[in-house]
Amino acid sequence: MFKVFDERQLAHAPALEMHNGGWTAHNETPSRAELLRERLGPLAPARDFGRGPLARVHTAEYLDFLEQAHARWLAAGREGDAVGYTWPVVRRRPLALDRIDAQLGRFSYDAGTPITAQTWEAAYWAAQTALTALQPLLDGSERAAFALCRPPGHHAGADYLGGYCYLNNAAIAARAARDGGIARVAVLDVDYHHGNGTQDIFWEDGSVFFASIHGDPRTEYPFYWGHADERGEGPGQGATLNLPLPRGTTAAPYLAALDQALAAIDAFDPGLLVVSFGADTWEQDPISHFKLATEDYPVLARRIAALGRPTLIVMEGGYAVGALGDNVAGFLAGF
Ligand code: Q9C
Ligand code: ZN
Repeated sequence: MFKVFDERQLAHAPALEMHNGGWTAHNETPSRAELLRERLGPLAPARDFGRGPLARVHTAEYLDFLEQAHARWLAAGREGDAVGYTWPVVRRRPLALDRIDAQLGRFSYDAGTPITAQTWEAAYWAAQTALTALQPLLDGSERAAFALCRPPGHHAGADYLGGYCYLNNAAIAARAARDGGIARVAVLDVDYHHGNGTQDIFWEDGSVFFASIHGDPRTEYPFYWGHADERGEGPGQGATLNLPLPRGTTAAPYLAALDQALAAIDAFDPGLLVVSFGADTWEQDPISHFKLATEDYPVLARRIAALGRPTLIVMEGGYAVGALGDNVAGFLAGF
C-alpha cells in the first residue's frame, strides 16, 4: 500500500484545550504521528500541489485568516496559542471585523482548536499529504493508499476550524478526485466523532456521498450535527447518511451499521472511496466511548475493502497513543 507522511506536520503542537470547563493538555499531539511513522514506514513525503486544491473546499477569506492568524495574535500583544472566546452565533451578521478575537470567533466553533505559530504549515502539509496519497488511485497504479495526516481534518468546514481540525484533508482529496474526472466519490467517516465539516462541505453536492458512523450527537461532541434525520439538501438530498450509535457500542452493532453504510455506498457506485479513519473508536480511547477492540480493526477494514473500490484512507482521530500503532496497522492490514 502506498503510504504518505510529511514531517512538516509535526511542528503543530497546541498546548491546551478547553474541556468540560477547564484547560487541559491537548490530546492531538505530535507523538501520535511520530509513533505511526516508526510503525508504518517506509512513508513517501508529500508533493506540493499548492493552494489551489485547498481553495476548492475552503473560502479564500478563511485560508487567509488561518495563514495569518497567529502573526496577528502576536501583533496584538498576545503570547502562546491563539484561541477564541466569543462566537457570532446569536443574530450574527457577516461583519468584516479586524480584531483577532472577533476573527477567531468568526472562523471557529470551539475552544479546543488553538492556532499555533506552526499550525498553517502543518495543516497545509496534511492537506498535501492527502492529495499525494490520492495520485496513484487516480492513475490506477494502486487500489488503496494511506495518508498519515495530522492535524486531522473532518471537523473543519469551508470557513471554520474546530475539533482539532483546520483544513479538511479528506474533503480536499474528495474534491480533487471530482476535479480529476471521477464522477462520483463516497466518503465513509468511521472516526468516533461525527465529521461535521465534511458533511457541511458536501451537503448540497449530489456527486459526493457522505456516510458517517459516530457517537450519538445527542450526548457526544460535536452535538449540533450528525443526527439521523440529516440527509443533505437540494442536489445533495439523500447523499448524506448518518448512523449515530450510543456510548458503549461494541463490535457487533458497529459492524451492522457499517454494513448499512457500505450497502448505501455500493448503491451510489462511486469511482473512489475516501475513508476518514479515526482509531478513537477503540475501547480505551481517553476522550471517546465506543468499545471496539484491537482485533476488530482488520475485520472492519476487510468489509470496507470488499466493496472493491479504489480507497484512500485518511487519518483522523485516535488518542490512546500506546495502542494507536496496533489499531492503525491492523486496519491497514485489512486492505
Ligand atoms: N476540548 C477528532 O477526533 N472534544 N477530533 C471536545 C474540546 C473534541 C476530536 C472537548 C474532540 C474532537 C478529529
Ligand atoms: Zn474523533
